[in-house]
Amino acid sequence: MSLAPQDLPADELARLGALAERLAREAGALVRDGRPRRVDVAATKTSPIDVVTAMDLASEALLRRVLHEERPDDGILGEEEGHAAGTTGVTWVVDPIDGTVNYLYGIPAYAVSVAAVTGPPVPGEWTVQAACVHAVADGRTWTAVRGGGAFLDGERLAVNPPAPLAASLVGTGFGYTVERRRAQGRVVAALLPRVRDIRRIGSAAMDLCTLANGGLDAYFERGLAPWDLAAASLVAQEAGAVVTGLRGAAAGTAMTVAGPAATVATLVALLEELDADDDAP
Ligand code: LIP
Repeated sequence: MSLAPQDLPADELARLGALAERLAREAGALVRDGRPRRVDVAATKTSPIDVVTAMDLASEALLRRVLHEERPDDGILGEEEGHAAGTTGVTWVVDPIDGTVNYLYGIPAYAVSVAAVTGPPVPGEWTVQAACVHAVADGRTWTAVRGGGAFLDGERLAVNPPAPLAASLVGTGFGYTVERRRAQGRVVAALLPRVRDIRRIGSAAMDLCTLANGGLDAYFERGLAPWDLAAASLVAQEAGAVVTGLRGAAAGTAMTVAGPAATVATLVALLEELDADDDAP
């Protein structure tokens, strides 16, 4: 039986999965063992509170160095150093520390996120083939390969069965600019009376993985970058979640919504009604 273009042979999937896990664990060890008692800000990006630390840069440098050694012709898209195209059709989408502000404050909810995708490295156009999200502080490690299920430390995962929104624990997150945060505050204020409660973990990769292991009933966030979304979206999908955007769009920067199908349908309708994909006040 011939494979569809986005279908990779099982042995290649296994190789990509194994390398994704090795990369995430190696960078995770660097981040964990190299954390100074007081972390300094090395630079800022979209706003004064959108920070980069020396360890974000060191972790990405490690990921790129190992990838150059192991798969020199693959592409890489990383949060800190951007996109370097490859020739093999495989691109590694990496977030050296997802949850950088948590890392800065010593809140133990940050992760190294590594995904191998085929197709353009763009949400909605890519096919995520293999993924690993490694929680640096406690070592929990989520893995998935396409069609092979999702695992947490080797245990197979399934999202919670759908529950009415009023009984659903919903994860979300906020951006780094005042306009974006004002708009997100408006949406959360409207949602709060209609859900069980809201959780703000501070790392989209850990939010989506927590959904996959049943620690949340649903998740949504506006403003995710490809590296926040890539690996954890496959973990959530392989655990049975729908991961989508609004108005028929794929999950991406405008909006990402995830959970069991029935819950997502209700949440998407509500978020569309609230124009949650628009920063207008
Ligand atoms: C973070 C995301 C989180 C979001 C933060 C930030 P970073 O990524 O994972 O969901 O709410 O604003 O974007 O900047 O730590 O890689």
